Amino acid sequence: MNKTIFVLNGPNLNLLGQREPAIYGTTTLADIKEQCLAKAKSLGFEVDFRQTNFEGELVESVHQARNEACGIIINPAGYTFTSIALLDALKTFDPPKIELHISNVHARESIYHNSLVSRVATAIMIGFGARGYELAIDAMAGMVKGS
Ligand code: CA2
Repeated sequence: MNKTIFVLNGPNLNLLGQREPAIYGTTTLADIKEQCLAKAKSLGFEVDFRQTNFEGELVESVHQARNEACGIIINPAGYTFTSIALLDALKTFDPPKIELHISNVHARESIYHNSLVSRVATAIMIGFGARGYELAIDAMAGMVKGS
């Protein structure tokens, strides 16, 4: 069985820990990557962790996941609310897909309320801060193993 989980991050998340700590916390994306790798390893999985500021690159990672991943955890950031291209790409990926947001988007301004990605997500992890990534790895491992 393929045991690689793709963890995909969208625009501006490379700045995590450097700006707006009241909303996004002080953990950096490099810290989150390490936490994901360690959590996955403890469960017998591997993680391919990526961040991009470009919509097409996110779409291409989803295409690559079709051949290489047993599941996708995706924080599409701003593209969550705008990208039909990303929505269409995710529709082509059959295994589990977890949409993740660090902040509770529903407690924020209305522009953050209508996720396109939620229409095709298997499950959603919202508002757990940076810890949400580890929780999502745990949940993904369970979904892939069928437990
Ligand atoms: O809470 C999340 O994880 C979000 O996906 C983050 C996105 C926002 O558009 C979503 O509504 C919720 C924004 C990411 C911006 O990243 C920053 C990181 C550090 C400092 C400032 C912005």
